[in-house]
Amino acid sequence: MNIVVLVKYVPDAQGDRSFEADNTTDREGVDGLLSELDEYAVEEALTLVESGDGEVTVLTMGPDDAAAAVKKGLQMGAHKGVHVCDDALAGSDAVATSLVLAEAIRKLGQVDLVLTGLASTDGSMSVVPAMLAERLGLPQVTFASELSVDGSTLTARRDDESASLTVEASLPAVVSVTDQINEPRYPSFKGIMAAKKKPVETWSLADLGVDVAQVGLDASWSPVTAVEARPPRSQGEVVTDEGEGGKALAEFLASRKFV
Ligand SMILES: Cc1cc2nc3c(=O)[nH]c(=O)nc-3n(C[C@H](O)[C@H](O)[C@@H](O)COP(=O)(O)OP(=O)(O)OC[C@H]3O[C@@H](n4cnc5c(N)ncnc54)[C@H](O)[C@@H]3O)c2cc1C
Repeated sequence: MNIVVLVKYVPDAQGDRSFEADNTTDREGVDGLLSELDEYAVEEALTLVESGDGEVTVLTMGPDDAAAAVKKGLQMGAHKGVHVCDDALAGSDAVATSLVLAEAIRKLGQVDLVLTGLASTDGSMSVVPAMLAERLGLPQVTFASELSVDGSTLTARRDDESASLTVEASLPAVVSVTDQINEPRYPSFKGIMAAKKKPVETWSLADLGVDVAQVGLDASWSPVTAVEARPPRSQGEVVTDEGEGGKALAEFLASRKFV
């Protein structure tokens, strides 16, 4: 089974994130890394291939530095990587991103399963998997928290607060997975060394036959028009118990309509 895992390179949420004058993310000012939620998709792909046969390809679209996301996937155990990198891509929204990723998947040829994270930890739109499925004409299963494949049938569990659904889809399919699905492995020393020899291809928009007029900030259907930092959280109210603590607490909760 050939599995493609989409891995996004995002600014590290631990650092101070900032934006450029055109409201795009300042990617120079903060270190980046593989979006943590995508590690679950890489892990699931590796597990599926290890229990059968096939190959895992990690695919990213992003600036030069995004090669680090591919590298991490290879260190975890993926077999090969593809990095779509082109200056014209800067500022692309989810619609443009899904177009480029769909063309890259088509170029890869025989793909049985496309796995993605639940959402990227920067834009966190959670729409790229659905857009991809539409563009590729494939079944989509989102928010999978358990996955198995038998022949050409995929079975997934989707959990919400009141029920768990088990759904089936025929392969090839596009599936996004949650952080409940597995425990991603850490790259071993052997994995880190082996990753250095694994093949990585870098594709431009011309390689994919995508017109530059369809991507980038100017072509984006949903540009960010304003960004402002949230005010820091104010300190909570401290209720000191001097005999009337319970009453004060109840009054506080009632004033906020919690009880
Ligand atoms: C304030 C703000 C500013 C932004 N500025 C920029 C910017 O300057 N430049 C920019 O590119 N984007 C920027 N974005 C994010 C932009 O909207 C997303 O990159 C969009 O392209 C895809 O949305 P997403 O990553 O949130 O997708 P989601 O739908 O949340 O992603 C779901 C999954 O799809 C896959 N995926 C998504 N994108 C990629 C990718 N590029 N490569 C590989 N896999 C992927 C991953 O597996 C991910 O887990 C910004 C977002 C916000 C809110």
